[in-house]
Amino acid sequence: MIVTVQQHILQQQKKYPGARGNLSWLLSGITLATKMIESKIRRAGLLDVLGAAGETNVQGEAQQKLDVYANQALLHCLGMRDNVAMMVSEENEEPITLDRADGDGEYAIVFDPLDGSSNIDVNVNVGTIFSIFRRDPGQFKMDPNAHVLQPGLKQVAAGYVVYGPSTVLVYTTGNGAFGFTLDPAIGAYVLSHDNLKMPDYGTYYSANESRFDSFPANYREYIADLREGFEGREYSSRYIGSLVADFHRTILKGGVFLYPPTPSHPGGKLRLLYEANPLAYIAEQAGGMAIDGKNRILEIQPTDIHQRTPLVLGSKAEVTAFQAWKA
Ligand code: AHM
Ligand code: MG
Repeated sequence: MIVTVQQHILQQQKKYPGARGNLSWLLSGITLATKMIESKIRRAGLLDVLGAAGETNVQGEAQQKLDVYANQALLHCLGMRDNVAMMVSEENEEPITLDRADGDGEYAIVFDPLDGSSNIDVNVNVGTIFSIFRRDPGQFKMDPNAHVLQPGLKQVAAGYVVYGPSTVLVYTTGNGAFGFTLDPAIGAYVLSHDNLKMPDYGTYYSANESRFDSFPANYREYIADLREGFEGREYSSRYIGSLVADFHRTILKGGVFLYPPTPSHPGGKLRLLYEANPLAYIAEQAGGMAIDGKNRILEIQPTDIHQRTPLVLGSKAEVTAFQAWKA
């Protein structure tokens, strides 16, 4: 018998006494939005949705039409959920706060609506990433940013959808990581990867090697060692340039993904709140690791909703070896 993501999260919630199924209501907003996004992506070449929208976002990057559509789909579907009081999107400079009645608006949600969107015009995988925090209703009037400026360890759930040859959703609520494949015949995400476990080591490393010469020395030496073979293993490189797709390979096959500080992005390129944190949470739940080069990603206290971080993420063997490097 099939298990849909909705059924699955309801079962997970039953493990927590007092849970009212609110998270499953919120998650249904996310799954609906991602189905809307996937149906646009699936037909992208046939609709007028490819190319740039003519605006730049808060990161100074050109917005693609599909970035705009994906953002609107999430804002709309989540805005309809009365238990969501705040949304932070890569595409919006400021958080969006929603006026909720007392007792509602339990959650704040952070997302990257369409990750890797520079790949969309060439029919390469893209994704959506999300991270959910509990908002303290007693603190309704406090600085809204404070609800999401919490270390990743405080996430109550996190997940991503990778739009590839099939559309796969992976999520965690801190009780393991689970993957669901969208069955187009019934329009539901169906459990396909029960209790995901990242291999303890792999044979792939993943970094944008065009910038190799400008990587800090410890990254260069580490990658050079992997190229020569490491702990008796021969490594290959794989780099898609869509974080979700590179992560999805890493969780299934093991190995390591690295986005070091570079001269153009001295603090790293990837965003802590809606890229590194949710993927770090899932990686750890699957037995992997995620660090900013030195420290655990999930322990970083954020100070800005759009802040960036270097990221080294993957199997235990590779990330531990990096951490212990001659740095
Ligand atoms: P985006 O959110 O604007 O799509 O940018 C993030 C993407 C990640 O998906 C990917 O890992 C990275 O940028 C690739 O960057 P680069 O082209 O510098 O290698
Ligand atoms: Mg992104």
